[in-house]
Amino acid sequence: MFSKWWWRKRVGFEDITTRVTPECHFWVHWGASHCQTRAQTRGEWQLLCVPGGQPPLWKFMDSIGSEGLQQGEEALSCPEEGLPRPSDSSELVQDCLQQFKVTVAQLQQIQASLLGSMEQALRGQASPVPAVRMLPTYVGSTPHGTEQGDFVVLELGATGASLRVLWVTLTGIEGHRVEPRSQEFVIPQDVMLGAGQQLFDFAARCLSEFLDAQPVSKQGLQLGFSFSFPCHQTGLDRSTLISWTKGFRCSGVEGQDVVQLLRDAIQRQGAYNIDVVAVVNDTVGTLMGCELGARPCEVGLVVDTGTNVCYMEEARHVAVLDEDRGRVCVSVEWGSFSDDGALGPVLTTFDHTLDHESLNPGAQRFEKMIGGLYLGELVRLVLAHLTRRGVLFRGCPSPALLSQGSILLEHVAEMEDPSAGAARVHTILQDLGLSPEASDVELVQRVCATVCTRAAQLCAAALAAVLSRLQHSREQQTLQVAVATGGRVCERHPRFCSILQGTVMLLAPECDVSFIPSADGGGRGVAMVTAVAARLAAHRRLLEETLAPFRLNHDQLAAVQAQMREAMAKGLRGEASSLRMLPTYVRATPDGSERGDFLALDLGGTNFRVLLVRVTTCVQITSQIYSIPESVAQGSGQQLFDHIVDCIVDFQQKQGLSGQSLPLGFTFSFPCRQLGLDQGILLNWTKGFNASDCEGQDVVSLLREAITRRQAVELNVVAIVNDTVGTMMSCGYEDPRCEIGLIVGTGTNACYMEELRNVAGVPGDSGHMCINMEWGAFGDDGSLDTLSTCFDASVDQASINPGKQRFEKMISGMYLGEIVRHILLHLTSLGVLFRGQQTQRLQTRDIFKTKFLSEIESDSLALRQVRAILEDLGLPLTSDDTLMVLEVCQAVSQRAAQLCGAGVAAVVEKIRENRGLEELAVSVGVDGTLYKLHPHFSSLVAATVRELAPRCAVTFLQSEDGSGKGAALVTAVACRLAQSTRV
Ligand code: 0WK
Ligand code: BGC
Ligand code: BGC
Repeated sequence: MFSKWWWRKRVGFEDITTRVTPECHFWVHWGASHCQTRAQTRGEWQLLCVPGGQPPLWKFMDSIGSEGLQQGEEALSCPEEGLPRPSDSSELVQDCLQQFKVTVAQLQQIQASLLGSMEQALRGQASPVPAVRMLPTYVGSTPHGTEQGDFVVLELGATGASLRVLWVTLTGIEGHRVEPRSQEFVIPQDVMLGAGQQLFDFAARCLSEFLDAQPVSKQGLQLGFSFSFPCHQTGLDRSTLISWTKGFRCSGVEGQDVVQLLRDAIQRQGAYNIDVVAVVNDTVGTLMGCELGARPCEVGLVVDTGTNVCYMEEARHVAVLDEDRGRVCVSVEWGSFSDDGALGPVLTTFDHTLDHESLNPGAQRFEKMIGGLYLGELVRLVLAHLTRRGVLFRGCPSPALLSQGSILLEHVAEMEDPSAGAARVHTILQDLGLSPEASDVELVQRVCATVCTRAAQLCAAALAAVLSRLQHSREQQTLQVAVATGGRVCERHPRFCSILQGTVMLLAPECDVSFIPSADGGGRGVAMVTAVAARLAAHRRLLEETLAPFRLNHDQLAAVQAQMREAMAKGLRGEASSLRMLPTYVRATPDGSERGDFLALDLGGTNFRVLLVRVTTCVQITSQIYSIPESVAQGSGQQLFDHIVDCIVDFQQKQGLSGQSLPLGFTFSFPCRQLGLDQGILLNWTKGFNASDCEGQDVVSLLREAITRRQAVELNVVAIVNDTVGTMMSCGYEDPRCEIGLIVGTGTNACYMEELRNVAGVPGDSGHMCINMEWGAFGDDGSLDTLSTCFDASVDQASINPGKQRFEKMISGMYLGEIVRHILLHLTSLGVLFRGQQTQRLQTRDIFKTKFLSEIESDSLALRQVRAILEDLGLPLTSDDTLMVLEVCQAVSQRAAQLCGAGVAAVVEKIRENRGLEELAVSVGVDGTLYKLHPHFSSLVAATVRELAPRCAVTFLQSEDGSGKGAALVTAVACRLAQSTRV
């Protein structure tokens, strides 16, 4: 606070600034006379000589910065005719004003240096401490004009010593504006410099006073708080003040959550029930108030008492936000930009004086060269300087001219305004106690113009840095953007904006920028953010309500596990159960002694494959994928099996196997009651298959009949296996502990090695039998209805097998996309998504593929890629929409994985208990596109199994070769067993 000694000498005039403390007296020799005074308070004393013989004046600045004058005994007089103008006055003027001249090179250096600091701060680099703060504001989207409602807005700090309360009505109709009602309240100096509680109580009183005058209810008011100071935001309604700027310095606020301080004050006031929904920086309010136009408004610039800018940055570039999706509005806080390298050369002695005498020396140096709170002071210091040099006002300053803060922004704006005319300038100067001559008026205008031109140029250099950052952020060569401007310097200063625009075009020629003045100082913008916050909060509540049934807790999952155990036991006993627990006649997993060449078919998944499997000491596979057109899958059984045989024949020809009758294993991934290894009665189709005349038939016979129909083809169908069994066998070949097969693909199912004694209907009490659980049908008896949602019901209703495969329809790839689509339709109908616009595309069945979930949820995908997937679907979405679609996908796939995990936990616990083991180590062979491709599905399944079956160490083995290999191995085992019984 206490600055160093100042000595300034000039012929016949002396002023002394000194640091004194209460206990010291001091003497000043003044020409013939001397006077003595006693310092009343701690502070800074300055001896001022005043014209006209009054006793000398002492100016003091006490510790809180307020100043006053005290009559000394005797004052120096200023000769009536004033002092002669020094001969070198034009050099003096040139020297003085030259200091404010900033070259293009200097502006470019400031632009580059600020851009460097911005990117350093975005990366979260702590040292060297970045010169600007780059504060995320949690405003993630620019309003889209549908915001509606009545909002209270409280503006504090934007316009210096006043706060404003507004009542803003948003109609939600693009272009239809209701003029906000507002009231301004002057904040007393002692409140701006007093205790924080005093300031917030003052604000709460102003709020009540304003609302008392409005025909509004006292309940359920939503308020947006425009707080124009640097704050760390941790949410749209949580913001901690970093440091005061612009003449404010209340105690007990820095480091506090200003929303809570306001809520507490409103509570203490107790007059209104007001929900403070959002806190925004004034630049954000300005940006958000920007009228929707041809170009996206992505920058908000304020030059009022202070200055600052915000812009929409890609969230993934903001290191502090562990968010790599969407955009976020960042408040740059360029007021604190202070790169000595860049700013040093343009800082004048007047800037240093101003900073030294300011409330926060050393801080906000850039702001002090641009902000309206300081322009007047800079002009005053220059005028005082030139006056002392006798260049102005015949060397006779007035007390006002020597008083800090006596020249205001309004004065500068008027004096610089060519339309104001000399007379007006004359009046202003006279009001400051000066006696200007015409030349003085002209020079004063020049000083104002010089100071403001520099301010506008510096502001432009900084803005050009922000535009360059936007280009980098958008990876665009050129940029088309609109900048919303606000603040009295922009609004009232005659030339500020034109200089700003011209300089920006010079410094950022590749940016095509339009400037849109804010209609009402950002009040509407704050209401917009509040509306967005309120809307987002409402949408979030609706989204949470919609997704809540998908968020299964431990007890619900444990209940599914227990219900599945019960259904397994019933199914094994042959009792009515939604789990058929079908014996597969596979009694052992391979032991590695299998040998030979085998043909294998793999039908029922995404692809139909024909494979040649050569089993020696290892397994070699040659396969070919064939399509099963929907018309064949839903045509006649004969057509389907003839198509299968056609594919086999085509494969044999390509592999040079024609005429060879290799043992064939048939992976048929549908529920079959097996009567033997090569006999399987199809119980019902699933997964979109519906070929006629097959259900209730022995599938192997249907295949053999098709072979017969296609003369000249020899095939020895040895085994029919389910894809779960094929997968278990395939993985069991590598890991003998693999006793469970799991498929999570188009459909879902599991099999496992059960104790034969537990399998009713199959003779024998020792040994094992692989059981195909057909768990896709779990819950078909209604046991899952408590978990089923209206979206599951819609998907089931629209399926070709309503009421069937309920568990599968909550888990597998054929249905997850549809569940998501139905949820998106629902959220769109609530207006939560896509602005409530239902699109034809989204109403199209199966348009939202399950693979989209895997893509959308992949960690490596930035939101724009997610958006691209959704835009390909013709969905008109915002980044909020995209984030919500992502959450919907996450909720649906998470539930699917957890339910699948609960099923696996039931199976491993069954095996553990079967064997009376404390601990069980077992492996699960897994296949299926969803399990393999979804970024989180497998880990969620494993986590659920660990949670529900903690005494089982379960290893999940992803099958590399699919179940075709498993079918060939089952065939090989059957051939080996047949061989061994023949010998
Ligand atoms: C590959 C297996 C096949 C199984 C399929 C399931 O070889 O037997 O039916 O996985 O996954 P999907 O292709 O349905 O995603
Ligand atoms: C504050 C900013 C504010 C700017 C304009 C600066 O002093 O630090 O938060 O946006 O003034 O009001
Ligand atoms: C079938 C099962 C098959 C599963 C996975 C289900 O629809 O009923 O037999 O294992 O899909 O493909």
